[in-house]
Order: sequence, then C-alpha cells, then structure tokens
Amino acid sequence: MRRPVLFSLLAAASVTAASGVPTVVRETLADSNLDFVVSFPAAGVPDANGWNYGYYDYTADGDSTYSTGEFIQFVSGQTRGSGFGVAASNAPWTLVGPGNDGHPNGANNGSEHWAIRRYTASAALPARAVSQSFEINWLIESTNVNPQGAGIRVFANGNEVASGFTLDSDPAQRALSGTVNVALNPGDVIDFALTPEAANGDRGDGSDGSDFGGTINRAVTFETLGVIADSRLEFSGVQGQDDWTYGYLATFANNQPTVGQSPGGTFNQYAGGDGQGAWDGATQFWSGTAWDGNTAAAQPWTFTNATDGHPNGTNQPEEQWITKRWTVPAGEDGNLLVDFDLAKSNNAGGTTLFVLHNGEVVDSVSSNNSTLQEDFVVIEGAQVGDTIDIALSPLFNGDTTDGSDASQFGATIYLIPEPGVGALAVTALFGLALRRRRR
Ligand SMILES: [Ca+2]
Ligand SMILES: [Ca+2]
Ligand SMILES: [Ca+2]
Repeated sequence: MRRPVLFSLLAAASVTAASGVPTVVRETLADSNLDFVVSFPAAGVPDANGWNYGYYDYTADGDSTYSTGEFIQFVSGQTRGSGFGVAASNAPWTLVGPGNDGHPNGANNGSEHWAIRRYTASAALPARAVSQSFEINWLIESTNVNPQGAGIRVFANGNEVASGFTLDSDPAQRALSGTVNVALNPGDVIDFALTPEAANGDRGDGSDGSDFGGTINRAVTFETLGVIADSRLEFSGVQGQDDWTYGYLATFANNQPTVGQSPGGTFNQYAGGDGQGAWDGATQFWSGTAWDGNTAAAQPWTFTNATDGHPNGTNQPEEQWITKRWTVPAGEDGNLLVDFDLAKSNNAGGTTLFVLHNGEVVDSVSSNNSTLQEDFVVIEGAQVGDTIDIALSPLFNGDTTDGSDASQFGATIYLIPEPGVGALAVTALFGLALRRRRR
C-alpha cells in the first residue's frame, strides 16, 4: 500500500538534478456536447463555456484554404431548431446544434459552408507550472445513414491538425474519432469544422447530418518532489494512518460554495476502525472495506471506500459530504499540487467534488456521467497541521439531492519545491518520509 509513495520519493531522490521530477497533471477543459448553449456574445467573445459557433464560406474563399479570420460567427437571430443556422429552415442547411448535431451546406445548395464549433483556449500557464500541452479528442458520426458522407477538419489556430471523412455506404466508416496533441497559447482557437466532403471525395450535402466535435484537455507539467499523499493507495480503516482521516462535513452555512468561499460545515470523524469489531453505526463505522454511515439500504447514504463514495442529500434529514481529510505532516508542508478527479459510472445523479484548504474551497469539479473529469489546483504555502479535504457533495447544477449519486473520486498530492530548492530538499524530504512511514 505504501510502496508506490516510497517508490515515487525514491525516484525523485535519485533522478532529480536541481528542482524535482516532471509531474504531469490533467484538466478536462471543454466538451462540445456537454458545453453547448445557444447564446450570442459579441464577435470573438467566447460564451460562458469558452465556445463560439459559426461557419466558413468555402465557395467565397479565393484560396480555398481555411484561416481563423474566415470564421463567420452566428449573430443574434441565426437560430435553427434548438441550435444555430444560417437560415431557420431549408437551404442553406448549415447547422450547429445540441448533442454535437450538425450539418454542412454543399455547393449543390448554393455556397459550400463548413459548420464550425470554436473553442478559445483562455487558460494561461498556471503559476509554478513548467509547460502545458493540449489534447484534442475529435469525433464525427453520421446521423443520417444514407449514401455519401461528410467530413471533420480540426484546426489549432488555423493549422489543420486532424481530419476524418465518413462514408455511409460502409458501416465501418460511419463513425470516426481520434486524438491529437497540440501546443496553444492563451487566446488561441480550436475549430471543429464539418464539411460536406465524404471519404470518396463527393462534396454534395445530401443526408450529411452528422454529430461532430469533441473534448479538449490540457496536460500541465510541474516539477515536484514526488507524491506525498494518495487518497486511493493510502486508504485504510485506521483513522490517521498516513495522515488521512475519514468522516463527513455537515451543518453547512453555504452548501453551494464557490472558490474562495467556506461551506461553514463541521467535520465529523467516524468512530471505530480496523480491528474494533463489527459495524454498529454508533461506536464502529468501519465495515471492513468502507467507512459507512449506514450499511443498511437506508439513509444516511454517506460512505467511502478506496475508490468510491456517496454523499447524503438535502432530500434526507441531513446533508453530508463524505470526506477524506489529509492533514499536512512535518516535512511535507509548502506548496502542494492537488491532482483530483471525479466520474459517475452509473451515468446518473450528479455530484461535486470539492477540494478545501482549512475549510475554504480552492477548487471543485462536477459530473453526472462516466467521462472522467480531471482537474488540479496549487495550494501555496500550506503549513504543518493544515487540512486538505477531498469532499464529495450531492451538488450538481444547483440540485443538492442525492439520487443515484454514487461516484468514483480521488486525489493525489505532490509537493512543489520553491525555485532554486534542489536535491538537498529532496534528500531531506525522503529521509523524513522514510522515518515517518517506518514508525
Ligand atoms: Ca482562405
Ligand atoms: Ca456529403
Ligand atoms: Ca446529486
């Protein structure tokens, strides 16, 4: 159980030259399906989720080569069904809709239009990070399976980085996807463009209805002194082991806090633990595999094991956020990188995973589906005795009930050295960690 942590520290101690080992953490930035809303911000101003919607007039372009300035953003009034369109109905068939829905327009119906979803990468390099790269997962799937097909072209700041073309006559070519890694600077744009061009080169738009878009993640590299805590690998039935304690937050003053706010709840540590008898819900809340508020099929639904958990919602007598609390030990204080993630394999309910430093929210991530949502946050200058709570709440889009709120979640914590603090600190940390874990 503790070996991976020691291994990481060993690796840090032996590999590092000056400032640490490269540590890559990931953040889920955008999802063209989940993020879609119809709104009309000013030209070039991304909507609340970082997106703009529009098209490219291929026929009108003298050099037949797309560039970012040739994106024509939909303006107020250009709706089509529950999405955007050049026309409200009929030709041109250009459409960007919800559920990744889209349609290009072919020269057989006037000008050739490529329907476009544009994401603007606003994220600057985080403080203390060394570098970052962006990962684009693109997709196209024919939604109107008739002869011909359509195409997707993906552009990173105007440079084509991926493409795929469907052919409806071949079931194997009706749905395509791929992944490409790109470098971006703040303000750069990623364009997902739906063209009428099929895998056989035909550019007509008949039956070209297609889902198109994708997800965008970023991978950020820090130099760290290695893993100092891991909620999954170090999970146990012993309160305080590896500086983790288990319980729940309740009696909130604000159960929907944002970054910088405190929910105002109190931490209630579960009684009992490994070797202290059978679960009884009074003096013993350790079931043998989980800390559990109630092992019966009844509220409170609050529980957590190494990988999963469930909160208790406002539809029950008391809202409870199941919480894994890490208390900063001597020798592991400083700048902490908290890498955390949330998923819901049941594709239902909806939860929010909060990261709290001394009771104040420093970051959070929400989910209601099985796609892994990843994020990270740097906590500057954490002191010995500070608490880092990894707390699962029933909150999703303003709803604090707990139906189907079973979730998978966890966090890994790294220590980031001050600039110029090098191998000496790594060696010191390693010694401390080794002593601590041999006690
Ligand atoms: Ca051009
Ligand atoms: Ca076509
Ligand atoms: Ca919920």
